[in-house]
Amino acid sequence: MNISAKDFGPNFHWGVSTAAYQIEGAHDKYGKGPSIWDDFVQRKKKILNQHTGDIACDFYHRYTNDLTLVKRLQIPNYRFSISWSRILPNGVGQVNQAGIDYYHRVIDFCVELGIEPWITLYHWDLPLSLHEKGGWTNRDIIQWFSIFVETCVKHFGSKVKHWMVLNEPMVFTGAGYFLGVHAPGKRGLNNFLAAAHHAALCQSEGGRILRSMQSNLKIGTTFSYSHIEPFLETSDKDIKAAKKVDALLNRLFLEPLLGLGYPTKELKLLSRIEKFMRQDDEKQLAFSMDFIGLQNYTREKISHSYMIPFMQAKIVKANKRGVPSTLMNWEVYPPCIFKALERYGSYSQINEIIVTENGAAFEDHLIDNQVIDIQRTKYLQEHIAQVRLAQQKGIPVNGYFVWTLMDNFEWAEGYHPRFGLVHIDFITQKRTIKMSGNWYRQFLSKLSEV
Ligand code: IFM
Repeated sequence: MNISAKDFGPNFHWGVSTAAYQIEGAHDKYGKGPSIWDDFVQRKKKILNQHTGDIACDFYHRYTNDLTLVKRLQIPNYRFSISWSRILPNGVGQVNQAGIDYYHRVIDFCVELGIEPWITLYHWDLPLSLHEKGGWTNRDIIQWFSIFVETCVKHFGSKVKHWMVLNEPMVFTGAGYFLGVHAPGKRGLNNFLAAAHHAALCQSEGGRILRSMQSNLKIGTTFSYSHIEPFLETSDKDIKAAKKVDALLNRLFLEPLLGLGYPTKELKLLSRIEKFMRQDDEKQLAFSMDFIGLQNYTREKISHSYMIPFMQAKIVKANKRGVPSTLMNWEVYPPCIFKALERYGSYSQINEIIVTENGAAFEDHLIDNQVIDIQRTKYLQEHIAQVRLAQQKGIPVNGYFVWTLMDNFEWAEGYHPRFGLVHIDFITQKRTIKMSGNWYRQFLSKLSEV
């Protein structure tokens, strides 16, 4: 690869992303209340191999070691999420001082090391007590979420500049409230549409709260984005199916935020969201973020299918197409990130895009204290090259964060898919920097060369 980190310019943000439940562990310690994930992992057959995030990478106790690794890898920005129930054990009400102190320690240590902390407010771990009141399907979530946001800004706003309101709302509402494969395991269109609408309202409201409490913050929110194509380019039915899936996966949360409303034209069933809407909601859904976080891993090919309720469309997975793929059965197709950036760049309302996640899970082998993860290294190199191409074409992309620092709890897939730049032995908690981590370090080291 003959581009260097320097080519992206001095203001480009290079980083690495993590999320609280996936790494912290200490799930029931130091005053933390239970979250929907603490509950969900206890249910039978929900998580591969019955894994849980109870201990995960034990980051809670090992954060100095792990942030020192971030420093060793020369990564200038560290993105992490705040566990809502560590700060507010019941979601609202009594603040847990131990939780506040813990995040202060994490932030302070980043700053001490010269690493810039970036906060995601909500990365899927809703306090269980709020779920018991309906969680994201209850409109009161707007009040509960506002309290959480205010609490975080009050405590950490003077130390952290970059904030993201939600992580991938389509994934936590789709998998958690429609398919039931993620916490809290609810199913059905009504649950999904209610959760989606309330999440979309919280997304903009969170932005407004951040801005009103502190005018100097850089405020964003993140979206999953998969480049969508019809399985058969010449089939009208596949073309139509692809447009519907694109509206659902890529536009549902982004476009109302940009003031464009829900994409009901391409996906009629979304008009059923109206029953959850109140006067003024359309206006309330919009907020002008400073940046949009784009999280891209793959492209999807879509075919028409009578069998799939509501959508009449299905994803033709990578293994069925015989294309190179990751352990998640996601196609490896580097131009997808260029196409994603191109699409975001086409919205005049978006001024700055940060790739807040990109990465891959492959079979790793720890041999003689080394993980030679050639495929992941190549994946990162090729995707970064596409980001550069987008930047050269004038698309306002201004950052790239690898998912993720270290192998961690990959939700319903447990610890099986490993995405990290650093290998974790989950029995001994030993950390080993992989070849991809060393490559990223070398790539970033050019930034400090004069
Ligand atoms: O691990 C997840 C993360 O929590 C959200 N974005 C996608 C990653 C890989 O599946």
